[in-house]
Formats: sequence, C-alpha cells, structure tokens
Amino acid sequence: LLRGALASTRSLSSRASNVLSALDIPTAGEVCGVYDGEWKGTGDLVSSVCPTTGEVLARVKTASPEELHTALDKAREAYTVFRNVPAPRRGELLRQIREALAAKRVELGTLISLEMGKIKTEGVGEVQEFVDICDYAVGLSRMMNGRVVASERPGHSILEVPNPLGVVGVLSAFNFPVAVYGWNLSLALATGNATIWKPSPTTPLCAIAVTTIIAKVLEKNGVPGAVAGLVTGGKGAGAAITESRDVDLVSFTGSEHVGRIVGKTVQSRFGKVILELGGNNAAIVMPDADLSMAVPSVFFGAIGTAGQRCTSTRRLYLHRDIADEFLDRLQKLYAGLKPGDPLEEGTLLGPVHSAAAIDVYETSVRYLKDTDAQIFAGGARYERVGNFVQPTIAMPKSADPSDALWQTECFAPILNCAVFDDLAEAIRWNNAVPQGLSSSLWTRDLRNVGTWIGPSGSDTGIVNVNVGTSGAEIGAAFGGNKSTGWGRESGGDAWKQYVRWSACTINFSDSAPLAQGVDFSS
Ligand code: UN1
Repeated sequence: LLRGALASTRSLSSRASNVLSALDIPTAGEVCGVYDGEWKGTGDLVSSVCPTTGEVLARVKTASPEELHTALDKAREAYTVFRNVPAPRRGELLRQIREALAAKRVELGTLISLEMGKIKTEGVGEVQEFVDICDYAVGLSRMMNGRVVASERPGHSILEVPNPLGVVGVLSAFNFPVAVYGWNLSLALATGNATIWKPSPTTPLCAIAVTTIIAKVLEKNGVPGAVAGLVTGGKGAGAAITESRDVDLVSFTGSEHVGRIVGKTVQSRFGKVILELGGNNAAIVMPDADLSMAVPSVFFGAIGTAGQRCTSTRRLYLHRDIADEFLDRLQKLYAGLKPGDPLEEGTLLGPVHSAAAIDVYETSVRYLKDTDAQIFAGGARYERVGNFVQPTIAMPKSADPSDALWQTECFAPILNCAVFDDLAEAIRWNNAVPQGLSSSLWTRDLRNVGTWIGPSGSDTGIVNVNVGTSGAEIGAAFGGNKSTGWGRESGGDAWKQYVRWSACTINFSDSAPLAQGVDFSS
C-alpha cells in the first residue's frame, strides 16, 4: 500500500500536487468521489487526465449502486431538516460558502485549468461566477416573496406561498465544471432544498474540491452534509438521479442527445426538469458596427474556452459592406494566436478537453473541406503534446441555413461565416437552427436594436447588442429556447423554479361561501 502511495506521489507533477494539496485533495492513493455527509467511494475507478499534458491527476473512486442509493436517501433526509431553516439563515450559510470559495479562488481556478483545460483567467472567472451567484443568493434569501391575491369572497385571503421543493439533482458538464453547479447550488440552498451533484465523469476533481470547501462550512454550522451531496460516476449515477422519485428537480447541462433522455425520464415520473443543452450561437455584424469592438469580441466568443462554451460564437453573419474588412482583421488576430499551457500567463488558447473533442473538431473540418468551404484560418491539429487544435474560420459554400453544417452545434473552435445583405435575412438565418441559446447583434442604429430584441427579432434566450454571445453575467436568467431546452438558471426569476408554489385560500369569516357565487344550500 505504502509503495503504491509513494509511487503516485512521485509521479504527480509538482504543480498538480501543489494545487491538489491547497484544495485538501489527497495527492497519494485514490481519491474518494462520493460525499453524503461522509467521504466514500467503492465504485469504478475513473482517471482525471490533464488535457494539456496527458498527466493523470488522480484516480477517483466513484459511487457504487448502493452508495448512490444511500446518497439519495441522505439527501432526502437532509432536505427535511434544511427546509425548516429560515431563509435568511440559509442566506448566511451561503455567505460563508461565498467567503470560503473566494479564499480559494485562485487555487480552484488553477484546478479548473489543469483538469478542464481552459486558460487561468477563465478558470478563475468561473469561480468568480460562483462567488457572484452566492452574493446574489444571500440577497435573495431575504427577498423570495410570495403574493397576496385579492379574493372575490368577503373575509377571505389568498396567499401564493413559495415553499422548498425537495431534492435538486444537478448534472453538470465538463466545460463549466464549477460555475454551473454554483448557479444551481446557490438557488437551491437559498430556497431550502438539498442538492445532489453528479459532475461530468472527466472533471471529478473540480467537484471534489468544491464539495470539500462547502462540506466544511456545512459542518461548522451543524447542517447535514448531504444538503450538498456529491456522486461521481458515469451513466449509472446519472440514471439513478433522473429515475429517482426522491429527486424533485433535475437540472441538466449537456448535449441535446442526453438532454432528450433526461427530459423524458424525469417527465415520465412527473418530476421537474431544467435543461441547458446545445447552443449554436450567431453574431451578426451590421455595416454601421464599431469594428474595433466587434472584431475582438467575436474573436473571444469563438476562441474563448477553446470554443467549448455553450455560448461560444459558432456562426458569423457579416454584412456585405464590411465582410472583407472584418474577416481581414479577424484573420490577423487568429494569426497571432499561439497555443499554450493554460496556466501560463499570456496564453489565450488552451487545449480542447478530450480526445472526443478532437474527433468532433476533425469531423467538422473534414466536412468543411469536402464541401469546398473556404478556410481563412486553421483547419488542422497542432503538432504538439496535448489536445490542441487550430481555431478555424470557414466560409462554407452555401449559406443555406438548412445545411447540416449550420444546423449542428460543433463543440470546438470553428467559426462558420456567411455574408448577408439585409438585417431581416440575417435574423432569418439566426433563427433557422434548432438551438436557441445566445445571439449577438453589432450595430449603432437604434432601429436595428428595436427589431432585434422585438417579436420579429432573435428567438434565443440571450439576445445581446454590441456584446458577444458568451460571457453572460449571473444577474440575468441564463438559458435558451427551442432545442436548448427552455431552462433558466442563475439570475432573473430562475429561483422560482426551485420552489413549490402553494395557492392558499384562507377564510377568516364566519361563513363559508363558495366561489363564483355557487349556491349549494340544501
Ligand atoms: C456554459 O457554457 O455552459 O455566458 C455556461 C457564459 C458563461 C456561462 C456559460 N457565463 O459564457
């Protein structure tokens, strides 16, 4: 045993071992990937692999079927305790969680870079999103108001009361291994629920680090740990959550394919579901746009997180009058891009997350080449260690939005462009895809803005003006329409999905009249 432990200590790079130690994750032996008030894990072992170097960062013990069962039971039990904690007290707990996360902001951001592959400022930015949504939820904990409705009967009051819902299952994706859980956890705890988290099987360490931080805060406050439970694992763990009647709401972020299965499974037992599925986001650039803003923003939208945000810019519609100039300026930015270690300062392009992501990239590039698209940048892998691909700009032969190429989300840094002649045509193209997450219009003409945000405008959940498709703030409800799944998380009215609403009619008179004047006297 000791020999094994020593061997794994020795094989871990010092930067990996430093960050794991700083986050209280064991650097030797196997790491427990289940938390239900206690750390455990006797299921299959999964490896966490650094996409930059291929280094195995840890082997994680996932949940066995019995452990899944117990974790779900414990979550239910925890909910029955937690729902009676007054909401402002729950807010105080979130304040402490916020402080604990902020104290490890850099370490956690670094771990995100190591395990997921995004560059450090984006990793730290992701932790910041969690901190921000905690702040939001602290405020919310004193503002989750119901309503008093006027009754048509004398001596009656009608109250609409938000009560805690139950257990919230959070199934998150590899690309935002911390923030998306944060959005759900914060709202779920503020509203008095227990959560059970199943992260992506390829980012278990981020989940273990976050849960470790939160568990300590819960413990210090005498709150059951299963209020923020964790089960790592693959399909089996996901299915245990989606199929369990003990999970009242399932919040799923991931592919449309899996989202369809999750949606149907949860719906078939009449559970609640929040789906955050694919995006196929377009930026439209009008001739009056300020290109000094639009070009770098499109660059970030297409390349940030190596094109693996749900909100990444995948389609670029350029007005004929500025198309050449725009492409010229964008190509220059692409030409200056060097792939690098995401933890090194100055790196803008890290690796894609996995071999599967490289496949997705290569399949799309092949299709573009086979269909005679013009390639303005990229179009191949980089010859170096790690999952590095060249960000690609392509002008497909056809702008026909019904082509598979325009219809499909490709989760890689590939930007497809087309040239349009009037805004109506660009909006038609923007709306002609199954997905409906984010979109962005670049213009200084107020008339275009009015059209874009109105009934004949963009049909996505996030509709931006002179702001790129990605990088949404937590204050607004985050989510998309159509095949993106209609889910809303984070700010806005999203919290209202994490409660059960009771319409309570209270009679404080001395008679019991029926509504609508119905006479039932015998
Ligand atoms: C995601 O890609 O799953 O708007 C979430 C953004 C981030 C969140 C993206 N605030 O890019």
